[in-house]
Amino acid sequence: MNPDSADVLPVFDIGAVLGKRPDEYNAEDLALCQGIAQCLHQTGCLIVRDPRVPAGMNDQFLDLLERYFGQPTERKLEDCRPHLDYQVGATPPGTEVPRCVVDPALQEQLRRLQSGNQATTPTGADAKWRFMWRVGPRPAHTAFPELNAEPVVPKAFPEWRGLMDGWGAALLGAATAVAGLAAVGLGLEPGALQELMSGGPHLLAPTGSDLDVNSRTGVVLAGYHYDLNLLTVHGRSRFPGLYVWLRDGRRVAVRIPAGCLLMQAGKQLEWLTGGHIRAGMHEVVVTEVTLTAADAARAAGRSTWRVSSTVFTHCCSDAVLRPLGRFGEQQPATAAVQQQPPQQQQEAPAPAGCTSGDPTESYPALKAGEQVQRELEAICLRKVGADATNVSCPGSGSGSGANSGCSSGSGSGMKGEGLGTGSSRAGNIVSSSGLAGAHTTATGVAVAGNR
Ligand SMILES: O=C(O)CCC(=O)C(=O)O
Ligand SMILES: [Fe+2]
Repeated sequence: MNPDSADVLPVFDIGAVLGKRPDEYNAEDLALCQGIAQCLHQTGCLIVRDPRVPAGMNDQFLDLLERYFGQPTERKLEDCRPHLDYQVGATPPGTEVPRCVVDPALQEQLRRLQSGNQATTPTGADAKWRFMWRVGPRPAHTAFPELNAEPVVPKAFPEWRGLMDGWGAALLGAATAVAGLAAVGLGLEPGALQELMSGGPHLLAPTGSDLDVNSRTGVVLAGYHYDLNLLTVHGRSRFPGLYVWLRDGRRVAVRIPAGCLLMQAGKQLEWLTGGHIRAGMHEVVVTEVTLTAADAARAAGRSTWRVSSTVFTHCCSDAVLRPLGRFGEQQPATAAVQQQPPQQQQEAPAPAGCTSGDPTESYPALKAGEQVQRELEAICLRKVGADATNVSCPGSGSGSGANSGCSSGSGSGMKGEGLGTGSSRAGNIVSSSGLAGAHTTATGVAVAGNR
């Protein structure tokens, strides 16, 4: 059985530093920053308590999205914007293709996951719906208009804008604070990450999956992938199914302690740290515990739509991604080895090119908007070669060749709905027996040897 995130990851309570400038941080605050940076380096994940985030708003948000996704399919299809690369509005099932389906380097990584920590190998597009809602101010000028497009406001939801803006801003605020603390802990300029985030195409991007339809264990709602953005924030979902991999290769069931958020590093954070922090891998699959929760919801007359409370924070599209500060300096081979986390199990293989001592070779200077476009092409949300220059993504090992998994009719409808893409896998089933949460202090990462 896979451990729960609440048992293996410490909780970082950021309440004490909110409202302080970095030059006012005391020793405890600095230890918090270092703990956050170390946890991101060692695991790719963080559990954070930000007292400003109103927990009740998560429920209002989930209630709203359950009603939204519960609408007839035709209604939701009106909200799709394929010509804007689905970066606003709805995305139907059968559209987004998990990166591992099209990326040989990730396929190799999948094969090397050890027994008990394996992923459900997806064979096609995800079974989930999604809704993308822009959060925060849009840039006055941008070379990437489709990433910064006007929002889609679904009909028949007068409360939509207020609730989506409110919950999105709360999660973005938490991630922005964490970015400041992580920068300090990483030894960067305190504002280095936050400045890049300013004007970024941040998205409140809930997924929606109907568990009445996707009702077999092993159905892949979102196949093994990393997120392409800077830092992803997850509030609580009402249904389990999200699994993350720590850098040491352990597969962990996401359980978020009450009042907390789970954050995971995305590709842009990997880029900015020259691979010191790796984008965290994860998947969403239907398991016995998902179905048990769906049965309970059905019996109580509640919605059986699994809605995620996800925010993708981004670097500004027109800003340049490159390894920052010390991460841009060439590492002697021995120093690079010393940076590796303790080996509990076999670590996931490094992305292609990451063994080079020169981080700018693996992570060349590139506008964030171009990096996003490349990734969107690879996962079939953007038409190949729409207008971006051809730059390969670190870890892909495939450049433009990563697009082979996109069928020509991508985005045209409901290829995956109800069918799912997974085959049943006994090893994929976890038990719901509640393990008591290990609430550890914010300093020090209680990861290695914690279980
Ligand atoms: O549905 C979830 O819980 C997370 C989905 C996810 O990984 C994604 O949207 O990138
Ligand atoms: Fe994801």
